[in-house]
Amino acid sequence: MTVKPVHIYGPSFSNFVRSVMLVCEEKQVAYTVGFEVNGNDVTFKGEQHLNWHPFGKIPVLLESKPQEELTLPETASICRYLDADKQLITIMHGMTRFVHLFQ
Ligand SMILES: N[C@@H](CCC(=O)N[C@@H](CS)C(=O)NCC(=O)O)C(=O)O
Repeated sequence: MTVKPVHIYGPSFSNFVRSVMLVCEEKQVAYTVGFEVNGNDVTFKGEQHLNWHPFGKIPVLLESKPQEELTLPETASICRYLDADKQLITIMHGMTRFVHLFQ
């Protein structure tokens, strides 16, 4: 289960970034967004960014898990990853439900 806020690396004016933000909103995943990661500015297309995404694209999802630091590039992959987390809750028609109850 995602307990700590995930970080969406990229600017909130990007439509790609906003797609990930929308999934977070829908799934009630706490998130932060921007080029600042853990208090440090990560340069767009700098070494760190290119380690996360070889083509230097945004967004990149960053998540601190108990055993690992997850970095996930590509909007569709990020959205599918967030959507597939069955322990997250989703809101449909104004009601809060557990996803696994309806699958
Ligand atoms: N295939 C990528 C495309 C993302 C993308 O093109 N992002 C743009 C910003 S909205 C970007 O990183 N542009 C910088 C560049 O292409 O160098 C995805 O779906 O995440």
